[in-house]
Amino acid sequence: MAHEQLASIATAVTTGDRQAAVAGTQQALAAGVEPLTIIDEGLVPGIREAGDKFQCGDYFLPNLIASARAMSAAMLLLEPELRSRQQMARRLGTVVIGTVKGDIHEIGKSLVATMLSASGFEVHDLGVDVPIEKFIAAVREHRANLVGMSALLTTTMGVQRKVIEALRAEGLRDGVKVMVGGAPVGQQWATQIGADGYAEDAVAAVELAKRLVAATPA
Ligand code: HCB
Repeated sequence: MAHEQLASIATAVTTGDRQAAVAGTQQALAAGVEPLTIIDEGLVPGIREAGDKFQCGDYFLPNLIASARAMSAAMLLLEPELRSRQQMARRLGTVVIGTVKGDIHEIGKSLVATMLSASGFEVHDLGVDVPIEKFIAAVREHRANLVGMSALLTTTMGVQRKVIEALRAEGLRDGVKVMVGGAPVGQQWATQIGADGYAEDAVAAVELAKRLVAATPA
C-alpha cells in the first residue's frame, strides 16, 4: 500500500500535478509513512525522473518548472513534520547555507536547511543565487561554525571554490568548516577545492555537519 502511494506521489511530481502531489503526501502522512520516506521514495525519484526527461528532450523547461512546483508544494507539508519529529533542545552550532551565485536550484538546499534546523543547528538560509560576498558577510555576522553550499549546475560548481578562496582571503577559513553538495558535486570535487566534506543527501549532510562542528576549534 505504502509502495503504491509513494509511486503515485512520484508520478504526480514527474507529471507536474501539484494537487495530486499534495493529496498523495497528505494521504501518506495520514497512513503513518515517515516524512523522509515520502521524500526519498516518492518526491525525489519523481523530480529525478523529470530531470532525466528534460535531459533527453522529452520535457521542456515549463514541464520541469511544473514538477518543481509540485515537489515544493508537497515539501511545504513535510517541513513542519520533519521539525516536529527531530526537535532538539541543545544547539549544535551555527550554519550559513545557500545555493551559489548563478544557480537558482532551491529544493535540495532548503531540505538540507530544514533537516539541519530540525536537528538542533541554528540555520541562516541565504536563499539561492547567493553572491560570494554575502556568504562572507553572513559567516562574520552570525559567527558561523559551518558553511553549506549547494550547486546543481556544472557551470556554477566552480563558485563553491571561489567562496572557499574568499573565506581564506578574509582570514575566516580556519574558524569555519565548509560542506558542499548538489548533483554534479562529489567527494573528489570537495577534496579538490579544499572543502571539509561532501554530503550526497540531507541525512548525510546532518551527520557530516555534526562531525565537522564537533571538530571545530572552540
Ligand atoms: Co534544473 N537542471 N535547470 N531546474 N533541474 C538540473 C540540475 C539538470 C541536471 C537537469 C538535466 O539536464 N538532467 C541540469 C543541470 C545540467 C548540468 O549542469 N550538468 C539542469 C539545468 C540545465 C537547468 C537550467 C539551465 C535549464 C534551462 O534554463 N535551460 C536551469 C538553470 C537555472 C539556474 O539555476 N540558473 C534549470 C532550472 C530548473 C528549475 C527552475 C526548473 C527547477 C528548480 C526549481 C527550484 O529549485 N525551486 C529545476 C530542477 C527541479 C532540476 C532537477 C530536475 C531536480 C533538482 C532537485 O530539486 N532535486 C535537476 C535534475 C537532478 O538533479 N537530477 C535539474 C531534488 C533535491 C532533493 O536533490 O540534489 O538538489 P538535490 O539536493 C540534495 C543533495 O544534492 C544534497 O542534499 C539535498 C537533499 O537531499 N545537497 C547538499 C544539496 N545541496 C547541498 C548542500 C550541502 O552543503 C550539502 C548537501
